[in-house]
Amino acid sequence: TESVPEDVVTLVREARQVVALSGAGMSAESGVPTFREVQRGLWERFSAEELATPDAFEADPALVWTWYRWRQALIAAVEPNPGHRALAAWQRHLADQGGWLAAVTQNVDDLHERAGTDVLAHLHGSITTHRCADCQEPVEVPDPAYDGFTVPPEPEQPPRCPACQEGLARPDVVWFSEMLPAEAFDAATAAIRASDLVIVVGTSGIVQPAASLPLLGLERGVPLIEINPEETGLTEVMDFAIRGRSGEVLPRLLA
Ligand code: BJW
Repeated sequence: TESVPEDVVTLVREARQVVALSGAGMSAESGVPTFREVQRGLWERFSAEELATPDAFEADPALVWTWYRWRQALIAAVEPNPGHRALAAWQRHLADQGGWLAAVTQNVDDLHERAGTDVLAHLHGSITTHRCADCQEPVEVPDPAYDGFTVPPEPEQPPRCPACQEGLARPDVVWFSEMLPAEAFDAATAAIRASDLVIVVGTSGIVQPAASLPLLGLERGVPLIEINPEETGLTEVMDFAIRGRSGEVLPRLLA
């Protein structure tokens, strides 16, 4: 892991209005696989682009449902990592000083919340709640009865919606080709427009429109910092790219 440049330490210390945009890499050290990593077990043959779409759910609801049930079980079984906790501490610290940290995440897990962060926007929804794929009414679904460490559950059909009795339950997430929840996206853009520092953590920066959010900061000359072990689609617009894991870099950034 690269050391944190002195300029970054200064930026972080002086920032008062911070947006943190997180992606799957933020939760990687908790044991949640990223999308561009090989999926485990039954799932190694499938990519997010093949499973996280309305067409995939229509073609094979049991396959897509079971993938989400397994991920939901896995997320419930893991814990927030030091990166999540450092961000929560930074948010509390800024609030104490009359500033703020807006957590904007592409992640559908609840690890930011479980670390104590108040999340402004879940751009891609949440894996823990469900709705009807037809009438859109919320559907209560019991938690999976297995834990996500054991691979792989037998394919299971999604339950039917009790309200319309027609549609199938689906997770409250945003699939490819679907619109992002407008309130979440608007809140994220407003926060970036009011920010004095944007920090981009653990995202490949290729899935739109989330990947364009940092550009709103760039337009205003807001410093942009990336934390990621790899180069990303956003690296070239960054002022600083710190090559390391979020669970190691974030705690050191704020120490
Ligand atoms: C670490 C680490 C460690 C590892 N520490 N880091 C413009 C151009 C081209 C296409 C489009 C466009 N506009 C829209 C599109 C289509 C599409 C899109 O962007 N496609 C791209 C693939 C090009 N976008 C959409 O369809 C969006 N909707 C939309 O635009 O609606 C309007 C519209 C409709 C119709 C036509 C056109 C426009 C919706 C996107 C929804 C994305 N949904 C998913 C699934 C959510 C549910 C679920 O979880 O299953 O969201 S896909 C998946 O990708 C998930 C993620 O949130 C998202 C982003 O992935 P992320 O977080 O960046 O993860 P990875 O795995 O890619 O990267 C991990 C990173 O972590 C890596 O960089 C590692 O190095 C790093 N890392 N360990 C720090 N320890």
